[in-house]
Amino acid sequence: MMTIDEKEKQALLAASATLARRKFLGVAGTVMAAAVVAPARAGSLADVPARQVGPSISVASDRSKYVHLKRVTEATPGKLNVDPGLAINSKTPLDKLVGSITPSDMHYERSHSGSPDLDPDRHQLLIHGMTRKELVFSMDELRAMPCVSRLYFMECSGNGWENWKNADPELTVQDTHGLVSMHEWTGVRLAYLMELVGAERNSTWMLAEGGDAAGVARSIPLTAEILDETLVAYAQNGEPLRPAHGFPIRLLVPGMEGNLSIKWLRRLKFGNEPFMTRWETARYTQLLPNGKARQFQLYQEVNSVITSPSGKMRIRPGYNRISGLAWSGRGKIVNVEISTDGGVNWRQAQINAPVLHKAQVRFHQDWTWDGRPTRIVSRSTDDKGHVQPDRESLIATMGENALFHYNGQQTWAIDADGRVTNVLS
Ligand SMILES: Nc1nc2c(c(=O)[nH]1)N[C@H]1C(S)=C(S)[C@@H](COP(=O)(O)O)O[C@H]1N2
Ligand SMILES: [Mo]
Repeated sequence: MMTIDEKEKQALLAASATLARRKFLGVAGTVMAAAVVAPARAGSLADVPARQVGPSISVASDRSKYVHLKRVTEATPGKLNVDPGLAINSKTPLDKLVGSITPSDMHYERSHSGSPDLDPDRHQLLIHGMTRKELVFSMDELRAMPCVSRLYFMECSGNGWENWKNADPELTVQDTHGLVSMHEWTGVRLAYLMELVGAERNSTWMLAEGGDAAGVARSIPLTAEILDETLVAYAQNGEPLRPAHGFPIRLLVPGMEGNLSIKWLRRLKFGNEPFMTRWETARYTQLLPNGKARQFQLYQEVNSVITSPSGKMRIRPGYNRISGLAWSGRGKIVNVEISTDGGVNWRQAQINAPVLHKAQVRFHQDWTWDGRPTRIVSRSTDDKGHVQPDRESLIATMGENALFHYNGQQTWAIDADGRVTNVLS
C-alpha cells in the first residue's frame, strides 16, 4: 500500500495553505508555491473504509456517538464543572465547534433561577406604561405578526471574567470564553410592537421583565440603534426557542450585554427614565478603579479569541492551522490579526464569509511552528474603528476591581512539548 508519510503530508498541507493565502491576498504566486509542494504519493481505495449497512431512517438526528459536546457548568468565576444545581451558568464548547453558528443545545446558558415551564397556549405578553393602548398579546398573535430573521451573537457580560486577576493554566477556551454564542433569531421587531401600542414619543426607556422566579428585569434605553435592531424572538436556528433560552419568547438586544435579552418575556413597560431594578443597581454594575460603580455599561466591546490551538490542547511542530472567533457589539468585524510571537509581529487572518453586523465571524491562519516555546494571540478591529485592547491597556483603564466586559486579547502559551496553556499575556 502506498501512503505518503507524515512529513510529506505536512509539507503538502503547508504548501496548499500558502496557495490559499496568496489567493486571499491577491498575489499571483502560483509558480513559487508549486515549488514548495512535495511530490505526493497517492493512497488507494484500500485506505478508506469499506461501505457498510447502517440503521434506518429516524425521526430526529442525534449526534454521532463519536462526538462529545457538552456545556461546562460554573458556580463562580473559576469554579467550574460543578453540580448543575450549584451552577450559575454553563458555557459553550468553543474548542469543539467550527464555523460561526452555535448549535442551539450548545448555546451558553445563564439563568438566575432555573427555567420556568411556560405553556405557549397560555403565555401572554403585556405592553403598557407610556403607551396609547395597554395591550396583551398571545403567542399566536405574536407569531401572526410580520417577522424578521437575523444573525446575531449573544454574550454574557461575565464572559472573560476568569482572566481579570490571574490566568489559571488549567482553563480551556470553553472555560475562559464560553459565554458567547451565535444564532439566527426570528421574531417581531420591537419597533413594530411599539407602533401597535402607540408608544409615546417622549418614552425614552423600556422595562423588560421575565417570567422566571427571579423575575429578571432590565431598563433598556430606547436609542435609535436599539429601536432599529431589537427583536421579540420566538425562534432560534429555525426552531422554537428552547426552554433554557426563554421559550416561548425572549427579548433580543443585539450587541448589548446578554442580561438585557430578557428570557421568558412577560412584560414591556414604557417610561421616560430607567426603572432602577435590582438587576441594574445591586447587580450588573461595574466596579471602577476609584471604587465607584458604573451603571448601564451596555455594549459588548470588540473581542476575539483563538479557539484552536487553545488551552489544554497539544500541537506538533510543522504545519498548524490557527482558528478562532471574533465579534463586536458595536458593529461588524473588519480585521483580525494574529501574532505567533507574543504580540511582536502581527499578520492578517482570513475571515470566512458572511461577515455581518453584530455577528460572530470565524477566522483562520496557517502557521508553521518551529517547535520553540512561544505565545499566540489574536486581536480584532470593528467597522467603528475599535481595536481589541491588550490586557495591560484594559487593566490600565478598568483596574482589577471589575468583573464584567473583559475583552482583553487572549494569549495562549505553547511550551517546547507543544502544550497550550492560558496565560495573562
Ligand atoms: N428572565 C431572565 N432573563 C435572562 C436571564 C435570567 O436569568 N432570567 N439571564 C440573562 C443573562 S445574564 C444572560 S447572559 C442571557 C443568557 O441567555 P441564554 O441563557 O439563552 O444564553 O439571558 C439574560 N436574560
Ligand atoms: Mo449574563
